[in-house]
Amino acid sequence: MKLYNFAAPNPQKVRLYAAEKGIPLELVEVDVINHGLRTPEMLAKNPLAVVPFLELDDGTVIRESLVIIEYLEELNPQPPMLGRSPLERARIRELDRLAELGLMAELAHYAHNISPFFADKGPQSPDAARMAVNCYRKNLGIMDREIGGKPFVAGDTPSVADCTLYATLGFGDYVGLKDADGFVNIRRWRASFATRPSAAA
Ligand SMILES: N[C@@H](CCC(=O)N[C@@H](CS)C(=O)NCC(=O)O)C(=O)O
Repeated sequence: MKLYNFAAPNPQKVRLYAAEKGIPLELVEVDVINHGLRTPEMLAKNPLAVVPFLELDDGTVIRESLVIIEYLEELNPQPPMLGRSPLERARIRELDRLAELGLMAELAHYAHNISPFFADKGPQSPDAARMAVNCYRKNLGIMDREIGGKPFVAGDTPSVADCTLYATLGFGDYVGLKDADGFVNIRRWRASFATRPSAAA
C-alpha cells in the first residue's frame, strides 16, 4: 500500500495513525509546492489534487484521510482507535470532527486567505482570514474543556482524534498561530503526545 504524502496536516494525521497501529505504509512523496498534484498522472489518481491518498497494490485509490483511516482500521482492528462501543465511537467521532472541522478547517480557511500559494484559487479576503482565526480560537477553548484532565483526547487510550488534533496544532504553528499554547489542557496533552514514538511519523 502506498500513501501519497507531503509535509501537511492531513497526510500527517494518517501517518500518526499508522504509526500508532504499527501499520507499514510505503510513502510516495509528492512535490505539492511545485504543483506535483496537478500532473495528468496524479489527477487521474485524485482529481481533487490533494493529499493524502492511498493506492492499493491493484491500483485502487482511496481518498480522504478519515476514509483511509477507517479502511485501515477495518483491516487492523486492534488496538481499536475508532472506539470499542457505539457510545465510544460516537464520542471519538464527535471530538475528531471538532478537531477537523472546528480547528483544522479554520486554519485552512485562514491559510487560503493569506498565503500566496492559494492566491490562484480566487480572491483572498483579510476579513475571512480574521473570521477563521476567531473561530479557531473559540474552538480551541471548547477542545481544551473537552480534554480536561484526560490522558488522550477521548479518554484513556489514543484515538483518531489525537492524530487529527496533533497534526492540526503543528499546522497552526506552521501558519504562525500558536494560540493553542495558551490552553492548559491542550498544552499538557500535546507535550505528552509528543513523547510517543508515533509523534515523529
Ligand atoms: N478532506 C481532505 C483534505 C485534504 C487536503 O486538503 N490536503 C491538503 C494538505 S493537508 C492538500 O493537499 N492541499 C494542497 C492544495 O490545496 O493544493 C482529507 O482529509 O484528506
